[in-house]
This record gives sequence, structure tokens and C-alpha cells, in this order.
Amino acid sequence: MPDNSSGAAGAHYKIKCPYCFKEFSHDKVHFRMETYFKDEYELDPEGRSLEDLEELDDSPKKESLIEEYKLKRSFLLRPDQKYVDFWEKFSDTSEIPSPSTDGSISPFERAVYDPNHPAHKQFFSGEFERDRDNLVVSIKDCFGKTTSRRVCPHCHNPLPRGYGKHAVKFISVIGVTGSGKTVYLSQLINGLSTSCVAVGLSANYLSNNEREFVERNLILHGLPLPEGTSGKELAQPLFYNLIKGNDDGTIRTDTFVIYDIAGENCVSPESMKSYGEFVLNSSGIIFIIDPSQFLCWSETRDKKIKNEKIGTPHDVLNTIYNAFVEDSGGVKCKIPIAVSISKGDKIAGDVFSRHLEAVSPVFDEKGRKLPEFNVKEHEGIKSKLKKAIEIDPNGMTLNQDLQNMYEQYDYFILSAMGIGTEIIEGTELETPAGPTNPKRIEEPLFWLFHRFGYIGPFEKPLTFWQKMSKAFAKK
Ligand SMILES: Nc1nc2c(ncn2[C@@H]2O[C@H](COP(=O)(O)OP(=O)(O)OP(=O)(O)O)[C@@H](O)[C@H]2O)c(=O)[nH]1
Ligand SMILES: [Mg+2]
Ligand SMILES: [Zn+2]
Repeated sequence: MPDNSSGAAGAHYKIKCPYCFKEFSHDKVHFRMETYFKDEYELDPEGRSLEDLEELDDSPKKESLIEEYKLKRSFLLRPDQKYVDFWEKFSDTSEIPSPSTDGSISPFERAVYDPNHPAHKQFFSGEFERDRDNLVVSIKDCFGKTTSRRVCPHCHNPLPRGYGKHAVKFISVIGVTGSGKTVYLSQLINGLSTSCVAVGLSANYLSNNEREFVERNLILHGLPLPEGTSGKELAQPLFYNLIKGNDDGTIRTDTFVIYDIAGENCVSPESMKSYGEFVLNSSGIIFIIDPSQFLCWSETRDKKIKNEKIGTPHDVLNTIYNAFVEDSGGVKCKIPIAVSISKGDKIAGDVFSRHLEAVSPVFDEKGRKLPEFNVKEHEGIKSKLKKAIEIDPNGMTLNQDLQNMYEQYDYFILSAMGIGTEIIEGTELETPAGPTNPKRIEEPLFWLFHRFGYIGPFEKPLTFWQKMSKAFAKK
């Protein structure tokens, strides 16, 4: 295992690319150049072409103008082949310019060079710049501009600031079309730093992707809900650092990366080929199931027919498992899978005879929130949920599949909106029927954090403080 957490001078950070999953050392990154030229007119101070310069009278000035022109030409904006090759199978890139740093240009059209390549040395000046923990973070280009735009040497996709310094876990959110993945992720990401407080952790996002994802998929009363994620699209990964302060004055930081996998790819073995890498490299899976995928909760006959088309939970588990079978050597899939029934607002009455309640934090005797997964509360909810779905044919199959094919799994119920939907007047678009109030959306993630060893289990009976907090939360 690479020592990605030592943080000591001389540490050797091994980075796993969050796009192509190839591994490389932190001092083998390539860089997108900070300096760029939009077109050939910018390459000469007077806008002359190379031919114009070559026609000048011979002189040292002419030589240097031509030399400068040729150097600058290597910094013209243009498509980058490695990057284009990566995104080809997803129709097109989903990377968008950041208005604050890229202006009107596409960041992926910047020239990319490798400081370790002899032919590229001319495009850099000076050595790598490293942060306090010795991670390579930037380098100056030959025009003196510092570039901190590190990219993977294999696929030329961008690595967020500080990515690679800490151990990384990848989490895929999967589920059939319309099961609620995008709504779930938008709500989860929007409230992540607040909900992590409940388990004593701080969550900081690393890139612009997280804010952009939430802004593009805003879940607000009066606004249309997100459109379905196209099957060919690959949304940008979402990056977070989780920080835990220890009593001895040290801190532990872990990075996790979340992927929104379009529903169509979860049932078709063909599409799994493009997206399989994301699922296969996942350290954890959040498997979202729409209640109407169970026959007992499918609302109408039509919906049942639709279900047959979009796939049952069995189809999804099968597709994932089949992607593993070739390499699995006849063993169960080891990736922890959080089986999460979405739209819990619709079925909470049936399952619990009451509304869904928020996850209760765990406190110590001084009233401080503990970094622990509330196993006790979860067990209570799970047993009722399992009972409700096990009488359904699709639920029975789901449970059997999980037992036979997956080593670590657990059941969850959540509601990303905490409320139903209504149609926006004069349109066919849906919007939340009122202010949203997400319930239990962090629980599958906390369970994975527990599996990854970020937080402990809490199994003791409710403390005085918990009872107080529960009573307070109910008010
Ligand atoms: N009642 C209720 N409905 C929800 C909730 N979350 C999502 N929905 C409904 O489910 C629909 C689909 O949600 P999406 O998040 O777009 O589904 P998806 O899984 O991303 O679908 P694809 O992008 O096609 O794979 C929404 O438009 C809402 O109508 C919820 O918490 N409660
Ligand atoms: Mg979606
Ligand atoms: Zn890569």
C-alpha cells in the first residue's frame, strides 16, 4: 500500500486517477499550461505570421522573434488527444470552465506537458513546487506563470487541489433510471458538511464540481427537478476530504470521490463496459432502489410494466455481479453495498406506521458528538424495512441475491426530498410539492464510512443525551 498519509518530507505519494483508475507517482503528473494563446495572431507582438517573420531581413532580432513565435505556438489552445480519447466513449466531456479561473476558454484545450519528458523541458522553468507535506502541487511554465493544473499522465483529466495526498475511497451511486440518484446526490452534497457534524467529521470539497453539481441539480420548491441523466453521459466525480481531529492533537484526513452513474448503464451489460471501471474500482456502492421496483409499492399496472422495462433490483445486482464474475475467482463481491430504498416519504407509513425520522447523532457523556455510526438505531429501522420488502417477490429475490453474491451489504431507507412532487402550472415539469426536508440521506454514507474505518460503531443503548436530543428533534 502506498504511504499516502505520512505527510512527511520525502513521502512518496501514489495517486490513483479518479477517471481512468491508473496509478502513478505524484511526481509523474502532467500539467495544463497556465499560459495560453487563443490564436496565431497572439503569437507575435505585432500579429505577424511565421511567414511574415521569415521574410524579415536577417538579424539576431529576427531569430529571436521566430524562436519566440515557435515557443508560443506550443501554447495555443487545441484539443488534447489523450483527453479526447478518454471522453470519446462518453460522447463528450462534462468538464465545464470555471468562470473565475478560465474566463471564456475550455480548460481542457490548454496545452498539456510532462515536466519529466526531455522534449517538454523547454516549456517549464524551474523545478516542481511542493506543499509542506512534499506533495508536488505546481510548476512554473517557461513564461514564468505558475501552473497548479495537475492532470493524470494517462488520460489528462484534472486532479483537484491536494488530491493524492490522502488515502482515497471511491463510491458509486447506482440504480435504474428514475430511482432518484441525482436528486439524492444533490441533496447529500448540498448538506454534506452539516450532516458530517453529526459524526464528528468535517467535510471539505476539493474541486468546483461539487458546487456545480448542486447548482445544476437544484432541488427547490418551484424549480423543475433534474432531467434524467443521459446514459452516455459521465458526470464529473465529486471530491471531498473528511477530516477528523484526534484527542492527541493530530488530524486524520481521508479523501472520498462520489460518482453519479446514469441508470441506463446499471442494467445493460453492454454499457457496463464503459461504466464498469467506476463500479469495479469502487470501495463502496450506494444502490438506490425506487419503492415502485417492488411489486407491493408499484402504484399502477402501467408502472409495473414500466418497471419491467427499466429493470428490477435483481437486474442491477446481476449486471454488477456479472461484471465481476470473470475476475472474481468464484467468490462473493467484496465491495460493501448500501441497499437504499429512496422516496421513503411515500412508504414510511406502510413500513413504520409513521413519518421517517432523522438519523440521531451519538453523544459522549459530556454531550459531544461522537464519530460513530448509530448501529442500534439502524438495526431497528432495518428490521422493519426488511420485513416489509421480504414479503414482496422482488424483495425476496433481492435479499437472496445479496446473500449469495455480496459479502457486505445492509438495508437503508431515505427520502431525499422528504415530500412528494407536483406539476409546475402550465408545464409538464415536476417540482417538490413544498420546501424539502431530506430524511436519513446520510445514513448509507455513514455506514460506508464505518466500513472504511473512518468512524466507529455505536452499539450501546441510548444515553441520556440521545434521549434528550431525540425528544428535542421531535418538537
Ligand atoms: N416522493 C419523492 N420523489 C422523489 C424523491 N427523489 C426523487 N424523486 C422522484 O424521482 C424522480 C427521478 O429522480 P432522479 O434523481 O432524476 O433519478 P435518477 O436515478 O437520477 O435517474 P436517471 O438520471 O435517469 O438515471 C424525480 O424527478 C422525482 O419525481 C423523493 O425523495 N421523494
Ligand atoms: Mg440522474
Ligand atoms: Zn487518468
